[in-house]
Amino acid sequence: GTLLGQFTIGGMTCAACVNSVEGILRNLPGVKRAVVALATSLGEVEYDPTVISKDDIVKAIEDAGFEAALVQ
Ligand code: 9UX
Repeated sequence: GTLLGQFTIGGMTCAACVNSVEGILRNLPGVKRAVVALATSLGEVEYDPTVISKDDIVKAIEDAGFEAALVQ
């Protein structure tokens, strides 16, 4: 099955940032769905925990130059 992870994402200042972060998330193995909101700095990611962990997702966002933290 899949789990839902919520992340705060800092450093996004325009809509292209949102597209960039969504693209990064959607290309990660094990990520089924990713939605990022600029106004709230929140990202929701549906993922397969047998393939990828929440920490891996945080690291991928940070590797792209944004700040990320786990909400739940
Ligand atoms: Mo917009 Mo974001 O010009 O990394 S793409 S600030």
